[in-house]
Amino acid sequence: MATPQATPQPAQADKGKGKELPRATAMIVIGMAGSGKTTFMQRVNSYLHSRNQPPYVLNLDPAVMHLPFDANIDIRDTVDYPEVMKQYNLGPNGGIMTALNLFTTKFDQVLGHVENRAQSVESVLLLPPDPPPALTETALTPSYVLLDTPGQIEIFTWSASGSIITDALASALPTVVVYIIDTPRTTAPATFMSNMLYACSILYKTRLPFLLVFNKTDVEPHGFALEWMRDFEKFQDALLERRRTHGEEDGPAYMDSLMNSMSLVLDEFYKHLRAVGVSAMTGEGMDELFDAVQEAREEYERDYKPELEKITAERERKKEAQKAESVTRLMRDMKVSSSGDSAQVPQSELDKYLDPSAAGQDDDEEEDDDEGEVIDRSARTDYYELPARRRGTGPGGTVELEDGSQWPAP
Ligand SMILES: Nc1nc2c(ncn2[C@@H]2O[C@H](COP(=O)(O)OP(=O)(O)OP(=O)(O)O)[C@@H](O)[C@H]2O)c(=O)[nH]1
Ligand SMILES: [Mg+2]
Repeated sequence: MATPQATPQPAQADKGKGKELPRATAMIVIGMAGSGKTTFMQRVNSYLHSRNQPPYVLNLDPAVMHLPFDANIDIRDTVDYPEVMKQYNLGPNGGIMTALNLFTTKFDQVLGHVENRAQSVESVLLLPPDPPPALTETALTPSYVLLDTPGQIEIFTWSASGSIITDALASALPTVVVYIIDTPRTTAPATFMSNMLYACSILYKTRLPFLLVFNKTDVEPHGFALEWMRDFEKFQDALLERRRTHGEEDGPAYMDSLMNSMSLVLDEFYKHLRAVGVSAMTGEGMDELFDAVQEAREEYERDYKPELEKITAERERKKEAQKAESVTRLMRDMKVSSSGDSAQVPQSELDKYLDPSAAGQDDDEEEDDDEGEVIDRSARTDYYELPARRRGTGPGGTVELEDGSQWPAP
């Protein structure tokens, strides 16, 4: 029998419990505005291309003017951000939030594309009969799905749509949160502390494997940050020194005792973190980054996946119980006794209540028009023939949702 590695299972056969994980790892790139997320995406993208492992790339920032990489799925193809702002009288942040909410309603399509691609990436990586050693190595290494997120970090991390996207992705693929830090702008202990607190809040919110990436190390090496994380006394010394040299510039003196205490609290948090330094500009630190991503993926398999399976099983159990209860209630309402005294309700009638999709829904109702669909650019040869609005560059119309409400045409 062939080894499992040399013959990856088709994803179809993977359905169900204990299924093999897809080989692609999703990296959700999050970070403060201007920390270098998009440049980081560009660097990782070109690094992976150079290793013959092209990633699947998603842009979730509707407001970005210029993308320095080719995205497979771009939110701007689906939602027209300037039009959303205009239609709803929103400011830039409200516009981004609403655009992301609209896009999230289509995220099932995105997942479909991502899963398809994860499968096809696997089949591309199936070894040819006589693989050269370099290709063998490439084929056995997992490939990646990359997500760039909006500049305003809280729009993604604290919105319902951000959670939905993160959870949906994490239940489909091994997922790692990559938190980008602007190293030169975090050399002041107070800024460092706020950044770490933010990272901590995201870690506990998503519970996903987490990776701190100190970016822009070409401008400021990240050694100081690693030292502060390893030894809180070093951080406290730096705090004292900063107070001596900068006075009240970073805040009133009583802040120091708060930060001293916080450094003790965060000590525990740091123990569970992986941290690497990179320069998205020069490409320095990419190998260490991918070693850390691989470790984070193993953590996903070890800790997150079993937990997810438990939650999914529990949800299924509840759903079954609810279904059984509805049937009992339905039988009672229709005066159907289990002893069969009354006339039996035909099974087809009951099926209507159990599974709406089985209730003779007309497939022909599906529209041929692909308005509002998420576009996988790499799978559409006619992408540039679509109307400009569908490519996020023209004015939008409106669409009516099932509840009758009008929304800007995504
Ligand atoms: N020196 C240096 N500059 C960098 C590096 N990474 C990003 N930058 C610069 O930082 C600025 C912001 O980079 P972006 O990639 O746009 O940052 P972002 O986080 O995507 O920004 P928003 O999406 O607007 O939040 C740009 O001027 C980049 O050239 C790096 O590693 N080194
Ligand atoms: Mg960006």
